[in-house]
Amino acid sequence: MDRRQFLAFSTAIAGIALLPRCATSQLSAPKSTLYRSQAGLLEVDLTAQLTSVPLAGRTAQLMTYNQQVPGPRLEVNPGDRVQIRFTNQLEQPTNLHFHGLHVDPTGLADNPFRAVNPNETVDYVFDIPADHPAGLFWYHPHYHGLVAQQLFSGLAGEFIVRGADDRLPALQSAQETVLVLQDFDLNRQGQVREPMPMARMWGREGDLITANGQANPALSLALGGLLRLRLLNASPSRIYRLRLQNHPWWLIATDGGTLQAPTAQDEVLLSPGERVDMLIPGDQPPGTYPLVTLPYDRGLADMMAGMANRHGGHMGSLGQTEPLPIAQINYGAPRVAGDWPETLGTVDPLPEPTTTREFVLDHGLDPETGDQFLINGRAFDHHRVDVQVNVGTVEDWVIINRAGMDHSFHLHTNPFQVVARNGQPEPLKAWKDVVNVPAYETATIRIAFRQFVGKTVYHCHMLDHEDQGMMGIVEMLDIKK
Ligand SMILES: [Cu+2]
Repeated sequence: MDRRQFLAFSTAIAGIALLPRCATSQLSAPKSTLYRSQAGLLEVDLTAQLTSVPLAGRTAQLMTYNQQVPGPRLEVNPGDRVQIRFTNQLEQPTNLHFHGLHVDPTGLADNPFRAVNPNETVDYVFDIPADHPAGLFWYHPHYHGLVAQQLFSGLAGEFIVRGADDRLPALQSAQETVLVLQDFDLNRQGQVREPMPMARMWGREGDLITANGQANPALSLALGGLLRLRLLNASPSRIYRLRLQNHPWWLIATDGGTLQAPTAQDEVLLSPGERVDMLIPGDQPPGTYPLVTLPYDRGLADMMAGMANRHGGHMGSLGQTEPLPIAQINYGAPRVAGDWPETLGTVDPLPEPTTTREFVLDHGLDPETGDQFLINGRAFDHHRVDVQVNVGTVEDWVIINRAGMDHSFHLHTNPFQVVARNGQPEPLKAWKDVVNVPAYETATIRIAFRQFVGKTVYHCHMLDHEDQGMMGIVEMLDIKK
């Protein structure tokens, strides 16, 4: 059934039953508390602590925000102020990063250089610009050296900005479900296992995959209705290769907002930090449709698998040969959807760049510390500015992966558009803040540096690689001053 047939189908079943047009009706409601801004202010207390929590039918000892995995769901509107009182009750330093938000990267705002020490309480305060795009963003720790461990222990939460996209009639009428995808490697006591050195190099993965802290939760899709399924990869290293078995779905948004029009997909590759919105019309025979993740080789699988066998280590998806369940979509009672959205918004192309830079991702060996993950031959140094850019200019960054494994490149503060892959123009016009660069491949991203000055970071979002050095500092300068 194509989109026009869907419209006809949708109209035909309008006579069957009229159910309330409730925007949120999920059978598997997330346990995470929802905090929405009120009168222009989102004020919330967050506490990071080690907690015993239910996870996928068992009990796990995890790092949590407010004793929830995933953490509380935060929701704001453009123009709002965000005030978070954050307490660290972990036995190690941490901090907060607001992934994908175009906000101030300095001071009390989205500052990745900040350390929040054990038993310390601090404020995070920042303003969402009035012209901020709507989208699914998220928050997680960004304390260099401990990021992979803290995410793998559960620390992550969604951060939604509402806006014009949400007021499209079709999306207003759709059921909305956000799934936070995480993976865990737990021992019999429910504690997170320490990864083997090889797994740390590869990027740690676990064999327990959860969506909103549940294993294979059931979601409801009304017959004739629309499901807006929003997916966030909050895993430290795992790449999800997602397919909705025997059922069509359309990509409608990426990291930084909607596409120009729904785009039919077979599979969706979601690397760490990435998000997608999928629109699923309830136009198939009623039944249960599994959402699965398929095996994906993120590089050197044979060699690494051989090493894992010799060392008996857990190598996560390396051992995956079959589809693994993420969630299942069950058809529910009929209901009328809004019209299929033929268009969603505009993704205006950015002007030609004034500067083009190259970033070579590769691996090295440090005689003292072992494996190193490098950008342009250098490991991360807190005290070194790697790149200076001017606010108000557009740059092309060519990300060249010379390594035999995938790396997912993430830039803070300013979103970008992928304009080319391996020198060929990228057909999909979309706003992104993470781009997966497969082994030995190249991606060219175009960035408009807007509004905010100060230092922030770019890095591999396979967080073990970031922790082991694959990160650099970009300083944004205002040349007019
Ligand atoms: Cu990497």
